[in-house]
Amino acid sequence: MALQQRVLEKLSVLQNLMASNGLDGLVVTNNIDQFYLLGFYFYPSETVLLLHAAGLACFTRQLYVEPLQQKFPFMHTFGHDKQAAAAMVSEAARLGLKRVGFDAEKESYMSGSLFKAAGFVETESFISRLRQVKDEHEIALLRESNRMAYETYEYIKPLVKTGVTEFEVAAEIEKFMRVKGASATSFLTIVGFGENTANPHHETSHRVLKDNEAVLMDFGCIYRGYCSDITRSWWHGDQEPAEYTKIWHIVDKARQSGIAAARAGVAAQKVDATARAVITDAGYGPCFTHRLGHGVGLEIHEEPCNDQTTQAVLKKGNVVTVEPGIYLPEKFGVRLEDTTVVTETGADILTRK
Ligand SMILES: [Mn+2]
Repeated sequence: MALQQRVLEKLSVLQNLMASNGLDGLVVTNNIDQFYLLGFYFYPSETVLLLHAAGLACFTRQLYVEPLQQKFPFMHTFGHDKQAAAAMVSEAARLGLKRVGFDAEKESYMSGSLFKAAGFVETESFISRLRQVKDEHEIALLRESNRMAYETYEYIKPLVKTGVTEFEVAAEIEKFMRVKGASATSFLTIVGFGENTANPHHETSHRVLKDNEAVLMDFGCIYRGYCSDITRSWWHGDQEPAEYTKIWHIVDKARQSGIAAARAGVAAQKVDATARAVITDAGYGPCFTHRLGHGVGLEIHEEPCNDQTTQAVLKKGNVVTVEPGIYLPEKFGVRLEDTTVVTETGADILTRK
Protein backbone atom coordinates (compact mmCIF):
# COMPACT_ATOMS: atom_id res chain seq x y z
CA MET A 1 0.00 0.00 0.00
CA ALA A 2 1.29 3.44 -0.89
CA LEU A 3 2.24 5.88 1.84
CA GLN A 4 -0.59 8.32 1.12
CA GLN A 5 -3.20 5.60 1.28
CA ARG A 6 -1.80 4.28 4.57
CA VAL A 7 -1.89 7.79 6.03
CA LEU A 8 -5.48 8.37 4.92
CA GLU A 9 -6.50 5.02 6.40
CA LYS A 10 -4.94 5.86 9.79
CA LEU A 11 -6.56 9.30 9.80
CA SER A 12 -9.92 7.76 9.11
CA VAL A 13 -9.55 5.27 12.00
CA LEU A 14 -8.66 8.17 14.27
CA GLN A 15 -11.56 10.29 12.99
CA ASN A 16 -13.93 7.45 13.89
CA LEU A 17 -12.46 7.30 17.39
CA MET A 18 -12.91 11.06 17.67
CA ALA A 19 -16.52 10.87 16.57
CA SER A 20 -17.35 8.08 19.02
CA ASN A 21 -15.86 10.24 21.78
CA GLY A 22 -17.83 13.33 20.82
CA LEU A 23 -14.83 15.23 19.45
CA ASP A 24 -14.77 17.26 16.23
CA GLY A 25 -11.04 18.03 16.54
CA LEU A 26 -7.91 16.34 17.88
CA VAL A 27 -4.51 17.89 18.55
CA VAL A 28 -1.38 15.77 18.02
CA THR A 29 1.85 17.27 19.38
CA ASN A 30 3.90 14.17 20.19
CA ASN A 31 6.49 13.70 17.42
CA ILE A 32 6.37 9.88 17.56
CA ASP A 33 2.58 9.98 17.23
CA GLN A 34 3.10 12.33 14.29
CA PHE A 35 5.48 9.79 12.75
CA TYR A 36 2.88 7.08 13.31
CA LEU A 37 0.32 9.09 11.35
CA LEU A 38 2.50 10.54 8.57
CA GLY A 39 5.67 8.43 8.43
CA PHE A 40 7.56 11.72 8.63
CA TYR A 41 10.03 12.42 11.41
CA PHE A 42 9.61 15.85 13.02
CA TYR A 43 11.86 16.73 15.93
CA PRO A 44 10.12 17.07 19.30
CA SER A 45 8.10 20.26 19.90
CA GLU A 46 8.38 21.75 16.42
CA THR A 47 5.08 20.66 14.89
CA VAL A 48 1.41 20.59 15.87
CA LEU A 49 -1.20 18.61 13.96
CA LEU A 50 -4.93 19.34 14.09
CA LEU A 51 -7.17 16.57 12.80
CA HIS A 52 -10.83 17.40 12.26
CA ALA A 53 -13.78 15.90 10.44
CA ALA A 54 -12.98 17.75 7.21
CA GLY A 55 -9.22 17.23 7.13
CA LEU A 56 -5.79 17.61 8.61
CA ALA A 57 -3.86 20.81 9.35
CA CYS A 58 -0.14 20.91 10.11
CA PHE A 59 1.63 23.81 11.82
CA THR A 60 5.33 23.36 11.36
CA ARG A 61 8.65 24.97 10.52
CA GLN A 62 8.72 26.93 7.28
CA LEU A 63 11.40 24.66 5.79
CA TYR A 64 9.04 21.67 5.83
CA VAL A 65 6.12 23.42 4.13
CA GLU A 66 7.07 22.74 0.52
CA PRO A 67 8.20 19.10 0.94
CA LEU A 68 5.08 18.34 2.97
CA GLN A 69 2.79 19.95 0.40
CA GLN A 70 4.38 17.69 -2.22
CA LYS A 71 4.13 14.60 -0.09
CA PHE A 72 0.67 15.14 1.45
CA PRO A 73 -1.41 17.35 -0.83
CA PHE A 74 -4.53 16.57 1.26
CA MET A 75 -2.93 18.19 4.32
CA HIS A 76 -3.14 21.94 4.93
CA THR A 77 0.41 22.89 5.94
CA PHE A 78 1.22 26.22 7.62
CA GLY A 79 4.75 27.54 8.17
CA HIS A 80 5.36 28.79 11.73
CA ASP A 81 8.86 28.80 13.06
CA LYS A 82 7.43 29.82 16.44
CA GLN A 83 4.02 29.77 18.10
CA ALA A 84 2.75 26.73 16.17
CA ALA A 85 0.42 25.79 19.05
CA ALA A 86 -1.10 29.29 19.19
CA ALA A 87 -1.59 29.29 15.41
CA MET A 88 -3.36 25.94 15.66
CA VAL A 89 -5.70 27.29 18.37
CA SER A 90 -6.67 30.19 16.05
CA GLU A 91 -7.26 27.82 13.16
CA ALA A 92 -9.51 25.61 15.33
CA ALA A 93 -11.57 28.70 16.16
CA ARG A 94 -11.68 29.76 12.49
CA LEU A 95 -12.91 26.28 11.54
CA GLY A 96 -15.63 26.62 14.20
CA LEU A 97 -14.62 23.39 15.98
CA LYS A 98 -16.75 22.84 19.08
CA ARG A 99 -14.95 20.12 21.02
CA VAL A 100 -11.24 19.64 20.41
CA GLY A 101 -9.35 17.00 22.38
CA PHE A 102 -5.69 16.79 23.32
CA ASP A 103 -3.68 13.91 24.74
CA ALA A 104 -3.50 14.78 28.45
CA GLU A 105 -0.78 12.25 29.21
CA LYS A 106 1.66 13.47 26.58
CA GLU A 107 1.01 17.21 26.55
CA SER A 108 3.56 19.63 27.95
CA TYR A 109 2.38 21.85 30.78
CA MET A 110 2.77 24.98 28.63
CA SER A 111 0.82 23.77 25.59
CA GLY A 112 -1.70 21.94 27.74
CA SER A 113 -2.44 25.17 29.62
CA LEU A 114 -2.87 27.02 26.34
CA PHE A 115 -5.26 24.34 25.04
CA LYS A 116 -7.29 24.31 28.26
CA ALA A 117 -7.58 28.10 28.14
CA ALA A 118 -8.92 27.73 24.59
CA GLY A 119 -11.60 25.33 25.86
CA PHE A 120 -10.04 22.14 24.49
CA VAL A 121 -10.66 18.96 26.48
CA GLU A 122 -8.33 16.32 27.90
CA THR A 123 -8.65 12.93 26.25
CA GLU A 124 -6.98 9.57 26.60
CA SER A 125 -4.06 8.66 24.34
CA PHE A 126 -5.99 7.42 21.31
CA ILE A 127 -2.86 7.10 19.20
CA SER A 128 -1.03 5.14 21.92
CA ARG A 129 -3.96 2.74 21.86
CA LEU A 130 -3.78 2.40 18.06
CA ARG A 131 0.01 2.01 18.15
CA GLN A 132 -0.27 -1.11 20.33
CA VAL A 133 -1.69 -3.14 17.44
CA LYS A 134 0.70 -3.22 14.50
CA ASP A 135 -0.58 -3.59 10.95
CA GLU A 136 1.10 -5.72 8.28
CA HIS A 137 3.29 -2.89 7.06
CA GLU A 138 4.53 -2.19 10.58
CA ILE A 139 5.10 -5.88 11.33
CA ALA A 140 7.21 -6.22 8.18
CA LEU A 141 9.39 -3.30 9.32
CA LEU A 142 9.64 -4.69 12.87
CA ARG A 143 10.60 -8.07 11.42
CA GLU A 144 13.37 -6.44 9.39
CA SER A 145 14.61 -4.33 12.31
CA ASN A 146 14.76 -7.35 14.62
CA ARG A 147 16.33 -9.54 11.94
CA MET A 148 19.08 -6.93 11.64
CA ALA A 149 19.61 -7.08 15.41
CA TYR A 150 19.85 -10.87 15.28
CA GLU A 151 22.35 -10.76 12.42
CA THR A 152 24.37 -8.26 14.41
CA TYR A 153 24.53 -10.76 17.28
CA GLU A 154 25.78 -13.45 14.89
CA TYR A 155 28.36 -11.04 13.49
CA ILE A 156 29.61 -9.79 16.85
CA LYS A 157 29.81 -13.04 18.82
CA PRO A 158 33.06 -14.31 17.23
CA LEU A 159 34.62 -10.85 17.66
CA VAL A 160 34.17 -10.90 21.44
CA LYS A 161 37.68 -12.01 22.43
CA THR A 162 39.88 -11.73 25.50
CA GLY A 163 41.23 -8.19 25.76
CA VAL A 164 38.41 -6.26 24.07
CA THR A 165 36.54 -3.61 26.05
CA GLU A 166 32.79 -3.28 26.45
CA PHE A 167 32.92 0.04 24.57
CA GLU A 168 34.81 -1.54 21.65
CA VAL A 169 32.19 -4.26 21.30
CA ALA A 170 29.34 -1.73 21.59
CA ALA A 171 30.94 0.40 18.87
CA GLU A 172 31.22 -2.61 16.52
CA ILE A 173 27.59 -3.55 17.18
CA GLU A 174 26.40 -0.04 16.42
CA LYS A 175 28.55 0.36 13.32
CA PHE A 176 27.32 -2.95 11.90
CA MET A 177 23.67 -1.95 12.36
CA ARG A 178 24.27 1.48 10.79
CA VAL A 179 25.95 -0.07 7.75
CA LYS A 180 22.95 -2.40 7.38
CA GLY A 181 20.63 0.60 7.20
CA ALA A 182 19.65 1.44 10.77
CA SER A 183 19.13 5.14 11.53
CA ALA A 184 20.10 4.83 15.20
CA THR A 185 20.18 2.47 18.14
CA SER A 186 16.79 1.92 19.78
CA PHE A 187 18.33 2.53 23.25
CA LEU A 188 21.79 2.76 24.81
CA THR A 189 23.65 -0.42 23.86
CA ILE A 190 24.46 -2.59 26.88
CA VAL A 191 27.63 -4.68 26.77
CA GLY A 192 28.69 -6.22 30.08
CA PHE A 193 31.57 -8.48 31.07
CA GLY A 194 32.11 -10.45 34.27
CA GLU A 195 30.37 -9.08 37.35
CA ASN A 196 28.84 -6.31 35.20
CA THR A 197 26.46 -8.90 33.74
CA ALA A 198 24.81 -9.12 37.18
CA ASN A 199 23.49 -5.56 36.74
CA PRO A 200 20.39 -5.67 34.49
CA HIS A 201 20.93 -2.10 33.28
CA HIS A 202 24.69 -1.96 33.33
CA GLU A 203 26.25 1.14 31.77
CA THR A 204 28.71 0.02 29.10
CA SER A 205 32.27 0.86 30.22
CA HIS A 206 36.00 0.53 29.53
CA ARG A 207 35.98 -2.86 31.30
CA VAL A 208 38.30 -5.36 29.53
CA LEU A 209 37.18 -8.94 28.91
CA LYS A 210 39.30 -11.61 30.59
CA ASP A 211 39.37 -15.36 30.02
CA ASN A 212 36.51 -17.23 31.64
CA GLU A 213 34.02 -14.49 32.23
CA ALA A 214 30.34 -13.99 31.54
CA VAL A 215 29.26 -11.82 28.59
CA LEU A 216 25.88 -10.11 28.24
CA MET A 217 24.73 -7.82 25.45
CA ASP A 218 21.38 -6.09 25.05
CA PHE A 219 20.89 -3.88 22.02
CA GLY A 220 18.70 -2.95 19.10
CA CYS A 221 18.34 -0.53 16.24
CA ILE A 222 15.76 1.73 14.65
CA TYR A 223 14.99 0.75 11.07
CA ARG A 224 12.62 3.04 9.15
CA GLY A 225 11.22 4.19 12.48
CA TYR A 226 10.76 0.78 14.09
CA CYS A 227 12.75 -0.59 17.02
CA SER A 228 14.40 -3.92 17.67
CA ASP A 229 15.47 -5.43 20.98
CA ILE A 230 17.59 -8.53 21.63
CA THR A 231 19.64 -9.82 24.54
CA ARG A 232 22.13 -12.66 24.50
CA SER A 233 24.38 -14.03 27.25
CA TRP A 234 27.17 -16.59 27.12
CA TRP A 235 30.29 -17.75 28.90
CA HIS A 236 33.61 -16.65 27.42
CA GLY A 237 36.14 -19.44 27.98
CA ASP A 238 36.19 -23.19 28.47
CA GLN A 239 35.85 -23.25 32.27
CA GLU A 240 32.18 -22.42 32.55
CA PRO A 241 31.06 -22.60 36.22
CA ALA A 242 28.32 -25.16 36.86
CA GLU A 243 26.13 -22.44 38.36
CA TYR A 244 26.38 -20.33 35.20
CA THR A 245 25.35 -23.30 33.04
CA LYS A 246 22.51 -23.99 35.46
CA ILE A 247 21.07 -20.48 35.47
CA TRP A 248 21.54 -20.09 31.69
CA HIS A 249 19.33 -23.14 31.10
CA ILE A 250 16.73 -21.99 33.64
CA VAL A 251 16.54 -18.59 31.94
CA ASP A 252 16.31 -20.24 28.52
CA LYS A 253 13.47 -22.45 29.73
CA ALA A 254 11.72 -19.38 31.18
CA ARG A 255 12.15 -17.58 27.82
CA GLN A 256 10.71 -20.55 25.91
CA SER A 257 7.82 -20.95 28.37
CA GLY A 258 6.97 -17.24 28.17
CA ILE A 259 6.94 -17.30 24.37
CA ALA A 260 4.87 -20.50 24.36
CA ALA A 261 2.31 -18.91 26.72
CA ALA A 262 1.79 -15.81 24.56
CA ARG A 263 -0.98 -15.61 21.99
CA ALA A 264 -3.99 -13.42 21.23
CA GLY A 265 -6.52 -13.55 24.06
CA VAL A 266 -4.03 -14.39 26.83
CA ALA A 267 -3.51 -11.97 29.73
CA ALA A 268 -0.05 -10.38 29.52
CA GLN A 269 0.18 -10.95 33.27
CA LYS A 270 -0.10 -14.69 32.65
CA VAL A 271 2.80 -14.62 30.18
CA ASP A 272 4.93 -12.98 32.87
CA ALA A 273 3.68 -15.44 35.50
CA THR A 274 4.41 -18.48 33.32
CA ALA A 275 8.03 -17.53 32.69
CA ARG A 276 8.50 -16.28 36.25
CA ALA A 277 7.27 -19.61 37.67
CA VAL A 278 10.13 -21.44 35.92
CA ILE A 279 12.67 -19.23 37.67
CA THR A 280 10.85 -19.25 41.03
CA ASP A 281 10.44 -23.04 40.97
CA ALA A 282 14.18 -23.37 40.36
CA GLY A 283 14.82 -21.32 43.49
CA TYR A 284 15.97 -18.10 41.81
CA GLY A 285 12.76 -16.02 42.08
CA PRO A 286 14.37 -13.14 44.03
CA CYS A 287 17.15 -12.93 41.40
CA PHE A 288 14.68 -12.08 38.59
CA THR A 289 14.29 -8.44 39.50
CA HIS A 290 12.35 -6.97 36.57
CA ARG A 291 9.29 -7.47 34.40
CA LEU A 292 9.31 -10.17 31.75
CA GLY A 293 8.90 -7.83 28.82
CA HIS A 294 7.45 -4.77 27.14
CA GLY A 295 5.82 -3.70 23.91
CA VAL A 296 8.06 -2.55 21.05
CA GLY A 297 7.22 -0.37 18.07
CA LEU A 298 8.12 3.19 17.17
CA GLU A 299 9.45 3.41 20.72
CA ILE A 300 11.50 0.82 22.57
CA HIS A 301 9.09 0.70 25.50
CA GLU A 302 5.39 0.73 24.67
CA GLU A 303 2.24 -0.93 25.89
CA PRO A 304 1.32 -3.68 26.39
CA CYS A 305 3.89 -4.93 28.90
CA ASN A 306 4.31 -8.49 30.11
CA ASP A 307 4.41 -7.81 33.84
CA GLN A 308 2.60 -8.56 37.10
CA THR A 309 0.58 -5.34 37.29
CA THR A 310 -0.91 -5.05 33.80
CA GLN A 311 -4.56 -5.67 32.97
CA ALA A 312 -3.70 -6.00 29.26
CA VAL A 313 -4.91 -8.95 27.25
CA LEU A 314 -2.62 -9.69 24.31
CA LYS A 315 -4.03 -8.89 20.88
CA LYS A 316 -3.07 -10.05 17.42
CA GLY A 317 -0.50 -7.54 16.18
CA ASN A 318 1.01 -6.69 19.57
CA VAL A 319 4.80 -6.84 19.47
CA VAL A 320 6.26 -7.73 22.86
CA THR A 321 9.58 -8.86 24.29
CA VAL A 322 10.17 -11.89 26.49
CA GLU A 323 13.33 -11.31 28.51
CA PRO A 324 13.72 -13.28 31.70
CA GLY A 325 16.95 -12.98 33.68
CA ILE A 326 18.77 -14.26 36.74
CA TYR A 327 21.32 -11.95 38.35
CA LEU A 328 23.80 -13.09 41.01
CA PRO A 329 25.37 -9.91 42.46
CA GLU A 330 29.19 -9.68 42.33
CA LYS A 331 29.27 -12.87 40.22
CA PHE A 332 27.38 -12.91 36.95
CA GLY A 333 23.97 -12.72 35.37
CA VAL A 334 22.08 -14.19 32.42
CA ARG A 335 19.32 -12.53 30.40
CA LEU A 336 17.90 -13.93 27.16
CA GLU A 337 15.53 -11.75 25.16
CA ASP A 338 13.52 -12.20 22.03
CA THR A 339 11.09 -9.77 20.45
CA THR A 340 7.90 -11.46 19.24
CA VAL A 341 4.73 -10.65 17.34
CA VAL A 342 1.48 -11.96 18.81
CA THR A 343 -0.78 -13.98 16.51
CA GLU A 344 -4.02 -15.92 16.99
CA THR A 345 -2.04 -19.12 17.48
CA GLY A 346 1.08 -18.01 19.33
CA ALA A 347 3.99 -15.60 19.38
CA ASP A 348 6.39 -15.52 16.43
CA ILE A 349 9.98 -14.67 17.21
CA LEU A 350 11.20 -11.67 15.22
CA THR A 351 14.78 -11.73 16.53
CA ARG A 352 15.92 -14.39 14.08
CA LYS A 353 17.09 -14.79 10.51
MN1 LIG B 1 13.93 -5.18 26.17
